[in-house]
Amino acid sequence: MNDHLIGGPALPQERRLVTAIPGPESARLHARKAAAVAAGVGTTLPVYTVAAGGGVIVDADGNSLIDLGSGIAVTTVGNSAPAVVDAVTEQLQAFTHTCFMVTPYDGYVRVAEKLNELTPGSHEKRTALFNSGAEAVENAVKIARAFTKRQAVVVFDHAYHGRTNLTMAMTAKNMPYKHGFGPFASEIYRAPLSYAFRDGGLSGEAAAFRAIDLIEKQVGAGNLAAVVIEPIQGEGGFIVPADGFLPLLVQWCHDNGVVFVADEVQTGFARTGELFACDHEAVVPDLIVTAKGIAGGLPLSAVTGRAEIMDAVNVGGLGGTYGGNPLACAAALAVIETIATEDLVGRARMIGKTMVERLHGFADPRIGDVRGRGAMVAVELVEPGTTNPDPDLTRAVAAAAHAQGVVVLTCGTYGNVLRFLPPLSMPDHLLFEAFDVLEQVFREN
Ligand code: PLZ
Repeated sequence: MNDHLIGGPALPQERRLVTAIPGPESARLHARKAAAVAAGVGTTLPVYTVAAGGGVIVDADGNSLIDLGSGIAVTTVGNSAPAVVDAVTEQLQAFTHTCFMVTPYDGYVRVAEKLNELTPGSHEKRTALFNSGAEAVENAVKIARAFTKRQAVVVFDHAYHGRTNLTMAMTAKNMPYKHGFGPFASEIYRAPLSYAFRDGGLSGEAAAFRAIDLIEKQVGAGNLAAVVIEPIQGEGGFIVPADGFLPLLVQWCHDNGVVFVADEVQTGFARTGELFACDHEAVVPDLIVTAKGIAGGLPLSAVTGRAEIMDAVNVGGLGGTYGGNPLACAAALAVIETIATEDLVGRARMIGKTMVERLHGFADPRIGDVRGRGAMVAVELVEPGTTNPDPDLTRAVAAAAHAQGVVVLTCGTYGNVLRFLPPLSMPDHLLFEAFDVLEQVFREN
């Protein structure tokens, strides 16, 4: 693939194992980590990165690993993508920070203009910028509450929205995200999702009515500020709701004066083969939360939405010292430009098609479901012929892939989902090689 996405030191696009994984230098660094870093901060694969770009991560021992994780769906345009490096370098030399709330700058306004233009819906919009996905989700809730003057928030089974106090309450899974960290924020209610593999193939409409019924009976539309949902769930297991689920929920929110918030932190910016996952079903959220892929690895997040909702907050009610940092804004503008000029939406579809074909080709009866959209694909591993989760196999396959120099991530409420999120700068030959490795790993485990 194309050099425009493989920048920096122009890393050889190859899988290269020169030591065991992790190698001795990584092991040494990991021992220092254990002595210096809080134990609660875990690592999936303790190889210590020294460079990354295109489709590879190079570690401290000189191994070159194929990256199917993109730092959890962040480096969509690639690591150190040339356009991002150039834009950030130029900004770095001009100024690094003033605080947008003190003396503002154009980069922030330009990112807001771009998000207002590109996010779903042609209505008048406003944007506010933050640092992390969780911070943006929290602000979306603040904004919805200020606009509706209501308090309740509905989230879904298997949801992941972050690790702050409010977003922990919104996140479904206890271990490792919530265990021992209560009390949690109040006025958060959980509704059932549409999860075809585990709900007997319930139609999207039927699943939406089931959720709406619960909301009406247990919360009451008149108390409800917002429904917050990931259009494809990320950490929860790459769960794609059945067709019709999201459009019906949006319609119900619209009819009841409830703010519909799409958490596109993981799905946004070309990842799913559309610019946003909502675009697959022409869903127009009132507010959309973005982060991760927005800025090529620099910390940036955003809430974008209907002008009348966004502007309901009093002046000074939104902000933060670093929100919309100039370097992150420069990176975001370069990312947005790169997605367009390199047709990364099309590239995500191609990569996704390849991954799905390869996974079906494994013909492994323990792969209960292959799902996802675009370059956001996962397999759910089960005992053959059942839906009983097999987290042990999932762990074993991930560990064996890591040992062979392929970075894969797991997810899912039951810990039985392997997910694939390659950077869209991944060259074809490496993508094929990664799936050759995975095929062999499935055969041997
Ligand atoms: N919403 C949909 O996927 C972050 C978290 C990994 P932050 N997902 C990866 C971990 O173990 O912490 C995420 C997400 C969705 C919100 C978030 C939160 O984004 O930038 O991590 O705060």
